[in-house]
Amino acid sequence: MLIKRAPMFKASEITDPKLYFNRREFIAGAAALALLPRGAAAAAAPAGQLLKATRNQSFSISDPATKFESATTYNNFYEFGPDKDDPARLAHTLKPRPWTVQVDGHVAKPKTYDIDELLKLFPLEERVYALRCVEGWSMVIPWIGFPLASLLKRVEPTGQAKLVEFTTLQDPEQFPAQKPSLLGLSGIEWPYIEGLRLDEAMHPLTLLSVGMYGQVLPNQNGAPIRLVVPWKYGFKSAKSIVRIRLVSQQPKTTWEKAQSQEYGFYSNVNPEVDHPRWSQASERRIGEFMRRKTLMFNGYADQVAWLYAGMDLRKYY
Ligand SMILES: Nc1nc2c(c(=O)[nH]1)N[C@H]1C(S)=C(S)[C@@H](COP(=O)(O)O)O[C@H]1N2
Ligand SMILES: [Mo]
Repeated sequence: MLIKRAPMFKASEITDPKLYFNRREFIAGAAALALLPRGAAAAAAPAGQLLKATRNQSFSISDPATKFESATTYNNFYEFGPDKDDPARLAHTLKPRPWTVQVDGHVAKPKTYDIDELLKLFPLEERVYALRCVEGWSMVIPWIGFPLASLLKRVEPTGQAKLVEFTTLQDPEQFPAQKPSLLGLSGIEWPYIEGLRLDEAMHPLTLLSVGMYGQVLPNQNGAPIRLVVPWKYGFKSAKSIVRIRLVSQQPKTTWEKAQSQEYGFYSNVNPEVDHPRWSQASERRIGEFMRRKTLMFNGYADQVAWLYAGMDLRKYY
């Protein structure tokens, strides 16, 4: 078990990078990334292309949105490095066009979609969702996108399709932390893989997002297309997706591979089940001073609890 290699952690480090094994190499890799040049401020600037969408009020929470500035400069996107400011600093190397998304596996109509083709297929909606990171912070973001279910229905899952696997782009030219020379960051196996059960994937709350705050997704938030699963910890919401595969076996996800005793396949937001190294009972809403109580399923219990009826959520964390 990897945990044996874990150094003792100071409280101040608890909300820091999930990766604490290989810590020495990890820091070396992070130092190498820090030397990379800052991009044209473009990556972090609110200069994005506008994207029209109608707000879907019935799928939106009324909490005030996190400041755009915070939502685009305090991110986890390990392909750019382990620190929260690495994505905004380095994301200019990601090229969101041309881009294709391969949808395959157990489907009657597998297809590789060009991103612009995909954007024309479904009406875009704006939905205000909270996303809570497993590290204990949360943000409220007006996402723009369409339900994943719309795309899945189009490719017609067969009876063998039980789960969905999501794969992020693998390209060290675009994602500096994937460079083999940055071995220190290899605590993560690339590409980044996530997964959902088919019923979770088909749930109307599950969104494929292509924009936020009225504009196309900034690179650091997962351009050109990323998942948003608001009742699960943030890492389930895979960014910069190139493949969506319908499978019959539970995919081995990135964080399970890295630390299976800490990050399970389900990873539903659950204030009653603590992370082995910290409590999940409360969170810091970015921009707020006081911590707030974390809600079961991140506040979406009425909509999603039925998916887990009869399941022991301590076992299926
Ligand atoms: N490909 C990829 N997707 C990812 C991550 C990542 O490192 N790589 N980080 C995840 C984590 S831990 C969180 S909290 C959310 C953050 O999304 P945001 O930056 O848009 O807030 O993205 C998730 N998606
Ligand atoms: Mo996260």
